[in-house]
Amino acid sequence: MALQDVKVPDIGDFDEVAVIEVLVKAGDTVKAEQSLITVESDKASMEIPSSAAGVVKEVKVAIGDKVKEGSVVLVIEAEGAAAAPAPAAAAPAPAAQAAAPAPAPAAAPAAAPVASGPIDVKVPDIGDFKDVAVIEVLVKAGDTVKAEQSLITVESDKASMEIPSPAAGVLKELKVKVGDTLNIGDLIAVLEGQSAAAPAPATAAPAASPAPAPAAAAPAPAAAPAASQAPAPHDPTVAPSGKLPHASPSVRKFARELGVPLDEVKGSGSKGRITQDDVQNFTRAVMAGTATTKASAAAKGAAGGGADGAALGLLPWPKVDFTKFGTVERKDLSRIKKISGANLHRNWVMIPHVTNNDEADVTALEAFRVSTNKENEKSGVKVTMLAFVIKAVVAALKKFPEFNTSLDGDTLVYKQYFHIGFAADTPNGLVVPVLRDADKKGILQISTEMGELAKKARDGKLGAADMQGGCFSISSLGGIGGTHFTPIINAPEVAILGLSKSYMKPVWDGKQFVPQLTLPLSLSYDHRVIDGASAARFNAYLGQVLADFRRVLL
Ligand code: CAO
Repeated sequence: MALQDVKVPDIGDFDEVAVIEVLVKAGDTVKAEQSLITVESDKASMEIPSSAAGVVKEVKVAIGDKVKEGSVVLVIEAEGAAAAPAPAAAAPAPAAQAAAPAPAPAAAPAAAPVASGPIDVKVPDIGDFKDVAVIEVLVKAGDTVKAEQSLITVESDKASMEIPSPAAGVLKELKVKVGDTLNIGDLIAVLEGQSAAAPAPATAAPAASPAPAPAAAAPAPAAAPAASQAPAPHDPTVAPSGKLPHASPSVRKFARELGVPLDEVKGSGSKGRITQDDVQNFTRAVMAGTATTKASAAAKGAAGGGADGAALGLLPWPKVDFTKFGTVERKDLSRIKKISGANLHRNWVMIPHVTNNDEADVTALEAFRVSTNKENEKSGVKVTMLAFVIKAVVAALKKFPEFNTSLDGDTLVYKQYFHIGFAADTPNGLVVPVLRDADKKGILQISTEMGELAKKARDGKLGAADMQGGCFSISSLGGIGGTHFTPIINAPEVAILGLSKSYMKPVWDGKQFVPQLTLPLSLSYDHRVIDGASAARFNAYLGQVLADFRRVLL
């Protein structure tokens, strides 16, 4: 297959920008438009998307590198590359160009200009975009803004960008709200200058038309303040002052989805920039109870508590001096336990779980598995029941697509891909590596990759990317024991399958009892998304597929 260079597309008026985040690594499968790196100039940060879908062969840049238009970001083995026109490798593909932020015609000035009278702030030339939607309004009437401070974020189907203020001053009027669509020249706001209060700019300022600060391609739900007079709904990712925390739009979107107040997150990036890891770490710390948000502290205070759970009106956690009753030893939870515990806790509390228990006749499948393993003895690939179950689950997900969804507010996101997570028991705790595109793989390949992922998990070498993107998870305790259990759903997935140990059960065939190898199936589902009847049908269908694996082909 042909390899393609993915290059930095036309990023407008920026000469050399620093790579501040590398979001993929060699071996990753990426989609077209997926962000690969984040670059940052002194005025804006933006994510560079992939020009093609495929597998990353080599990443050519590292954090701290300086790149410009045409710099090779990585080498990709593109999906369907054979069919791709040859020049695709030489230049950024059209998709990348479209996704790239529009060139900033009026470059941001080096020194902040100060407005001296009312200025109409209009949508500048944002390149090839028409009818872009306002997805964030970052200020409100009455705010004092600095020159270059972002006022709104607009988004086309390919990219989002922030429109900054052309000058310092006080916002008299805001003319746009979330959901509006804008074009070049449309009025965004009226700005009253700060007269002579601020020093005069050292360099010539651009005209009233501001340069759009290119930003990340990030679909973002509407969340920000609306009309100027209306009280702004609280967007926790925007500091109350209207000052935007230093973070890229996609990080702000991520924080908004989690409800993380960005102004309370300490940035670890250059110049205190908040990264996705910072948001994740903050969330984990809050979930683990080692940090608290101002809002939850206030809620606890209001509840008269102060102890964990007080915000929910729960009793404080019992404090016991165990040494009064015998000798004890204290050991800190492992890092994995702390992280998975916080996730499990959130999932258990936030998702209304119901578990449907069923059984599958795997007598024939087990015989096939044993004979397959005999035939493949020399290859070293051992097939376990879990590999078959992954394949059967894909068939069931195809038949019942609502199990392959995630909730996004009041919207259900249906996934067209089949990445299956499986819980792996490691010396340090539970992790869930994700086996990608299980629908496109055979049982032997699934077994091989599962073995590799499980080994990586046990060796503590799983990267974040190995555990992301799952559609549905399986927790198999079949190698250990038990009859049925209640697995906890791995948010934002909506269901998880628990497997217990197969056992021999006598089944009446009309004339006699015959031995049947029976695999217990425990399907926990999010009752907000899935009805009990659907869950029973999914589990029953899964049982039918496992009983007669030819159904996978149907
Ligand atoms: N019934 C009976 N036997 C089973 C079985 C089942 N449902 N599933 C697996 N087995 C058998 C296997 O065939 C294998 O037998 P042999 O050693 O005789 O060949 C043995 O049990 C061990 O299997 P395994 O665990 O090595 O392989 P697997 O593919 O079934 O599972 C993995 C791989 C990584 C999922 C597993 O090792 C693991 O970590 N399981 C624990 C998951 C867990 O902790 N879940 C709980 C999460 S919630 O706290």
